[in-house]
Amino acid sequence: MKHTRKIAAAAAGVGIAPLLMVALPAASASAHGYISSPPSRQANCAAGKVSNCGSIIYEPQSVEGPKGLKSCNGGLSQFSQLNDDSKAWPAASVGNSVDFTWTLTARHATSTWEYFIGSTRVAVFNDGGKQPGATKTHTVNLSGYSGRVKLLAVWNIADTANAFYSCVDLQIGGGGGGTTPPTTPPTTPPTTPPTTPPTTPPTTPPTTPPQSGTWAAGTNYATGATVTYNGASYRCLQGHTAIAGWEPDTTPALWARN
Ligand SMILES: [Cu+2]
Repeated sequence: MKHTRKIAAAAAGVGIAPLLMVALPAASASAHGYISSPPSRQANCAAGKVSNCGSIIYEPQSVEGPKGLKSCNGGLSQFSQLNDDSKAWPAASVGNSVDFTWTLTARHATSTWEYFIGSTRVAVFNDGGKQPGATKTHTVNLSGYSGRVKLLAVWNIADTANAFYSCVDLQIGGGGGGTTPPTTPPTTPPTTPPTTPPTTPPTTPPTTPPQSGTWAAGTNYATGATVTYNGASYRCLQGHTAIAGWEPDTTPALWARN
């Protein structure tokens, strides 16, 4: 199949495609058109913009299936990645009027070109069986849509039962400025430590007598208690229950070195 496809593609380049299309119906049914601008999913895959796309990277023009489908992969299991909305598909930033350009590696006689968002057909162009050029551009009005949208474009072939499918991810309106970047986490650590010691003394006086000995987390220290920590002696300035992270050498609000 790849071989005949190449023959047909080469033939299209020298202008005898119509003859070959008649002579090689099998070849004509194996490839030949996708939306290149704004880049469709298969165009982004072929350009290496999305990882793990499978074999579509070698033949973005080959998403061909029976007419009437609403899937990005034309029902072809080998191109199932095109249906995966969880992949990081780039979304082209566009206004409400969008020019879609098809790259046609074989110029099949065309019945209609259809554009869908969800189940709504937002545009249709009827070529009445004419043969298109090597590229085809349609201006589609997307008024009423905003934000991220997945559009499905369909090229219905006049003399076969098949169509070509191309999904395009768009970011419509909103001031543009390019593809919406994913939210990135802050790259700098927070400047305040997660645990801050209290800065005001407790309202109830401690009932336990001043402790002494080696500082230890979990101990309830009263104002005036003295402890040793790392070989130094400290005096408690505010009664509190010690926790890890409030060591005397790091909490001057709680402990004064003697
Ligand atoms: Cu074809």
